[in-house]
Order: sequence, then C-alpha cells, then structure tokens
Amino acid sequence: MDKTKERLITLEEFIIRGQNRFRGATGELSQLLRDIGLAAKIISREINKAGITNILGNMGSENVHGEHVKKLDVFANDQMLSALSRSGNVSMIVSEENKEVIRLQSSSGKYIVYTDPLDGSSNIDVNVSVGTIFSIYRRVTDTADEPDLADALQPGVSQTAAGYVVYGSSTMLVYTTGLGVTTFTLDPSIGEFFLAENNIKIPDLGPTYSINEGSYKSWDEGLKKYIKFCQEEDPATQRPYSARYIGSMVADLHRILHKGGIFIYPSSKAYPNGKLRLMYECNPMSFIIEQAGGRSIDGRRRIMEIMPDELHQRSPIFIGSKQNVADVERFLKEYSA
Ligand code: FDP
Repeated sequence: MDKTKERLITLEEFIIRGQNRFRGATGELSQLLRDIGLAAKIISREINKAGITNILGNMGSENVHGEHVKKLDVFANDQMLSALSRSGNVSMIVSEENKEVIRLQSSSGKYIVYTDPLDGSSNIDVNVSVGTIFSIYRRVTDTADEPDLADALQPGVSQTAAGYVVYGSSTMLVYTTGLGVTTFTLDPSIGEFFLAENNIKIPDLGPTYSINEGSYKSWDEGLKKYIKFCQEEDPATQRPYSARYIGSMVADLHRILHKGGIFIYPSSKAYPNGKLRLMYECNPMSFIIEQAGGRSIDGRRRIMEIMPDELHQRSPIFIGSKQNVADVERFLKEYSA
C-alpha cells in the first residue's frame, strides 16, 4: 500500500480504540498511558535542548544506588511523578530515583507504577540515546484500604502494561498491554505521537550480541564460551555475530526489538547480582520482548516469574531473540555451576 495515503493515527486515538474493544473498560489505564505520553513529550523536549539550557551535568548528589544524579534525571523524575499523580488512578509509585515507595493522595487508585525516569543516564552528556521505562500493576489489596508493599512486590507476569520511551534520533514510545507491542514516533513540530508499527515481532534469530565485554574476566565459564560461540564463523547460523553495545539498555533493546539479537547484563565481580533492576528495567523490557515473540531469563529462570523481595533488587538478564536466548541458556547449563 502507498504509505503516503495511509491515515496517521495518534497515540490518543490508538489508546481509545484499544479501550473501546473491551466491554466494561473504565478508561483508567488509557488515561494513565496518555499521561505517560505527555510526560514523555516534556522530557523529550528538555533532552533535545539540554545542551542549550545548560541542564547537562551532575546535580552533585547521589541516588539510592550511590550513582551520581544528573540534572536531567531529576527533571525526568519530577515529570513522571507529576504525570502519574494527575489522574488519581495511581496509589503508589516506585522510582529509581526514590528509595522508598511514593504514596499518593489518591490511595484508592487501583494502579501501582514503577519507573526508571531516565535510563542510561551516564550517556546524557555525550548525546547518546537514553530512555524512560514504566511498568504498571493492578493492586492486589482492596482499593478501600491503604495500599501496602504486597501491591508493589508482584512478579513481572502480573504486569498490566509496560513500555518505554527512547530519546534517540527521533523520540519513540513503545508499549504493550499484553496484546502485542505497538510503537509510536513523536512528531516534535506538532507535539504528537503517531503510530509507527502495530504488533511488532522480533526476529527469532538475530546476528548481534550486546554486552559490556570489559567485565569478561569476571564472567562465568558458560557465558565466556557463549560469547566465543557468537564470534565463531558459521554462515548457516549467521555467525560471527556483530557486537553492538550502546550502554543504554533502552536503546540497545530498541535495536534488538527491530533487528533481533541478544542483550546481556550478567553478574560480575562489580555486580554480583547483575546491575539492572528487576522491577523497573528487567520486568518491563521482558514484557515487551516476550510480547514481540522473544524471551528473557536471568540465566535459569524466566525473568517475569521471579518473585521480588525488594523494590530496587537487581537481576542478571539475558534477553532478546528466542534462538539467541536458547543458545546462551544451553551454554550456561552446560558450563556454569
Ligand atoms: P546507566 O548506568 O547509564 O543508567 O540502568 C543502568 C544502565 O545505564 C543501563 O541503561 C545500561 O544498559 C547499563 O547501565 C550500562 O552499564 P555498564 O556501563 O556497566 O555497561
């Protein structure tokens, strides 16, 4: 079909159409997704003019993980918190930037949201893509009561919706409500997200691997052997694979969603439990990748089946195309203790 003759569909329109397909839908989730879309536009605008307005650089303080907080991290966090508070549908928020759960005045709101407002923030100063991640759960306790930790500590399989925004050469919003993955591109001239692709599928095998090879020495044997396998020549399986590592999880996985391949952040000497956070990095990205037909494991278990103990807990992650994940799983099983 001639693309120029297709009618453009906005994010708002797409969300409302989706909502209309469900009898009895209250519109609360739709409102929440639209609020996140608004925050994404504001963050995107600020990122694009960051160099001009001198917002780049450190705040001079550290976040709950002892990492330097960048000014844009703080800005993105404020935008996400204010967007999520707007509708009254969210009772609790957990953000990478806040140690404790944030309880909102709307304690009867039926959703709990996790967010990493600005993922990949060590890349901000050098104009490399960063992202915002979100993960939405329904409360398990009665909404007439105050929400408690049980509402927040649910496994990834219970996510109602999840998504991310990647601030790259264009800004894209990608989300799933469990019915496939949809991508939208922001047209900054009119401030509107337009549908880019519906029901996107990740290739079953992808010829790239994405890992910080600097920590090679502290990997376990299975992983070392798998990376060597990726580098061997075998045209039948598209090897040797290419190495691609941006160092910004959202950007690396956005590429893998479209082109296939595998992203790995393993446990290492510096990060014995892996570096990435289960609840606002691993789970939402796993939901997206699984909905697109890929897989995500911590080495042995499916990421989304891990029962969380802590809000900010970390996990190793091996995520991407089905075949690539099956291969690394085989190596880990055979060679790692
Ligand atoms: P960053 O520290 O820049 O925020 O969230 C952590 C994260 O980025 C991921 O986005 C990224 O994939 C990873 O850390 C990069 O870690 P390394 O620098 O150790 O490779």
